[in-house]
Amino acid sequence: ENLTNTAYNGVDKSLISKVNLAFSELFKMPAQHFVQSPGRVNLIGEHTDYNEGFVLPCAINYHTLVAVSLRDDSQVHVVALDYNNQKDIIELDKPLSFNSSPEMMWSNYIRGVLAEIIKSHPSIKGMNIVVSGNVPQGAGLSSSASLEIAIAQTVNQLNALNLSEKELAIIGQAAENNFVGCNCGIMDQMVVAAGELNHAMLLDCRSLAIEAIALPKNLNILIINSNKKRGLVDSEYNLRRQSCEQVAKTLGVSSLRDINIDRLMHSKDKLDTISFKRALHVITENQRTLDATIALKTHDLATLSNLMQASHQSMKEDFEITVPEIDLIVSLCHEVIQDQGGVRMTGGGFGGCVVALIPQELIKPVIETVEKNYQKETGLIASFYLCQSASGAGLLDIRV
Ligand code: GAF
Repeated sequence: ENLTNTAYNGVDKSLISKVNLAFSELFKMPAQHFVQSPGRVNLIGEHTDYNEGFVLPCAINYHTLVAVSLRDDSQVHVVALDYNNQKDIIELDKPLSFNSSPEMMWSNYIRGVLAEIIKSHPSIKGMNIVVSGNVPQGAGLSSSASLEIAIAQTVNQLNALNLSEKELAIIGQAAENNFVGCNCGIMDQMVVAAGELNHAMLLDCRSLAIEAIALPKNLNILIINSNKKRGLVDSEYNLRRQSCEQVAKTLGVSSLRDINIDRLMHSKDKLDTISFKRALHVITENQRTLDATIALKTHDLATLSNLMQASHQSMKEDFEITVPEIDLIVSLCHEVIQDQGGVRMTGGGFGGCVVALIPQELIKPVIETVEKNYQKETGLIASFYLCQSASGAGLLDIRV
């Protein structure tokens, strides 16, 4: 082994060693390639992606890592180290079916991606794969999109398919929509596939145009996991999506992207209270996302702070996707941060994580304040991840 002490593309060195070693032991041969795929945190723009709006996420230096070598048949043998080394064998020359074993749900993210790629590339090669990762699972940091894009990029690289990052993202999203059954938007897969080191990604979810937004050097990304078990996520998520689509339909447009705030206000009497509030969140959140992008570009932390506060408030009051534990963390953080940075819930909601964008000197006081009060008030212990923005999924240039 000649791994140096510096992490590869921000991938944790011990994760690489673990996956490398497991591959040699399990398949009795060295891995030919390694593919990394990050998790993501959304800075602002929540539940706007499936309304063809704007989002501002960044990829983070927590990863899914795949070790792989080609086989000379058309089978995929995949071992999940994080699920007790469970193994799935997938036959690429047969129709791919859903794996309904409750312990093997992880495999459907892989099957779904393979099934999508096969639609346009029917003769992809068989592979031996070991997969593991350190993206916290079920925390709203896109461990699923990370796995989907890890597999899509692995197939892409090993078969020289030349798929673009956008195509990889669309494959990942289709896998989730068609195979796993979550009606998610495109944000997570896009930023996992195409994120840029030290940048956030302003994504127009209608055109899929991307602008890389440099993150001010003095701003740190602190993610706080509430460790509140997320419940009803998929059903509530799909319900929110339905409400938004219904409002668009009622107002005669293809998506909420086509409604501005004046038009919404004028149409108020056509909508029931809940639908109005859902649309109000999405329309104001789009504007906040564009404004936050400018605030980041101009290093205007006071404006960023206000926008992230307003985003959280809108998720709490109008979109109704926060829980008391998350609201508590946000207000504890805000007391310390004030206008020196921003804090809000991140991700789909109903538990999960809070993101804070803060200068170095506030990291310690923020963590201390949450540690001091959160457990006392909720009985739960929060986890903290100090992250860097990372680049999107790709081959790792490692020789082991
Ligand atoms: C989840 C979904 F997968 C995304 O597409 C997005 O809608 C997000 O929730 C909410 O902004 O992460």
